[in-house]
Amino acid sequence: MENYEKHNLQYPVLKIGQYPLPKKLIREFAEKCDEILVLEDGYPLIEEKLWGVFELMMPIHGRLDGYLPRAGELNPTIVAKALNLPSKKLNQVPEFVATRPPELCPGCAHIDTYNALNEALQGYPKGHVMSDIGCYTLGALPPFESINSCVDMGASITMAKGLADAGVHPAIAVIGDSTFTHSGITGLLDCVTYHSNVVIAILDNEITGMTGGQRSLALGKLEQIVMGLGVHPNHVHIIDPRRRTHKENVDIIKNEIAYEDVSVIISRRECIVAIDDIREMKKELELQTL
Ligand SMILES: Cc1ncc(C[n+]2csc(CCOP(=O)(O)OP(=O)(O)O)c2C)c(N)n1
Ligand code: SF4
Repeated sequence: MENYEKHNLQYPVLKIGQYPLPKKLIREFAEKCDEILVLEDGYPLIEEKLWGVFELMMPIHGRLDGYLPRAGELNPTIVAKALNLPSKKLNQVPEFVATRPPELCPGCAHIDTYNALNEALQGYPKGHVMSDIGCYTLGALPPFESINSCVDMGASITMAKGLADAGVHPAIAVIGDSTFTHSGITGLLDCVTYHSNVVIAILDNEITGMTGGQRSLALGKLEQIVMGLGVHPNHVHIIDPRRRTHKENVDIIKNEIAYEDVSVIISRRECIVAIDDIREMKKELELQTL
């Protein structure tokens, strides 16, 4: 649409946002067409089905026949090429805008947690910190370079357990509060069951920061969940990630690295960009409790 004046397209368009595919709608649409261009982000699933399952008797273009690149996101320039249109310079970043890698917001609690973790790990080689996905994954980048892996939601704890099983010490996982409730709980139960020598840092900013501030299901009950899974209360710590608490936080992490079973360190400070929302949610929770 962006490639045409006033989004005025002369071809019929069918936008599919569902699975299973709407078979009747696709067949009716195909009757109006001589050929079809499939613009699909990610894997060319619909395109494959149009070839194979629907057996449409017309040329189908897209990622599979080279009209579009096989991988990567689509943008108006790539689509213009597929439509044989001159490519317009659309959505270009103005030259005065300096590009830079993404970074944690200034004042983010994750900064203080990573500073403490880095200091506690001084003297160990790289490769001990398994991460999950959230704002805290930015700890992979300079100046922190605190984390050494990131696979998918929930992988941090199970990968740390794998390290511990393989005899690697220390074996550390960092995971956000909301990721923990999404898919970290099962991994922690596994660690508790097998007395794995791991340190799990739950970076609890009391919200789902990266995806826009949805409520974290752990809000108000994270430590109860952790202890309920069987982590020994003496090895569940709640730390306050700030510059002034840096030294005591480093000591706690070091002590737990030395402990040969499961430790959980909950590093808790509100996401500063969502502080009002978090306080509102906490108020609501208190009301519900009353
Ligand atoms: C399976 C899956 N579902 C959803 C997402 C989208 N997602 C990315 S980060 C994230 C949650 C991050 O929240 P939290 O763990 O609290 O960390 P924060 O961003 O607040 O530091 C979600 C849901 C994803 N990456 N994978
Ligand atoms: S949104 Fe919140 S958690 Fe994410 S980087 Fe900014 S302050 Fe940190």
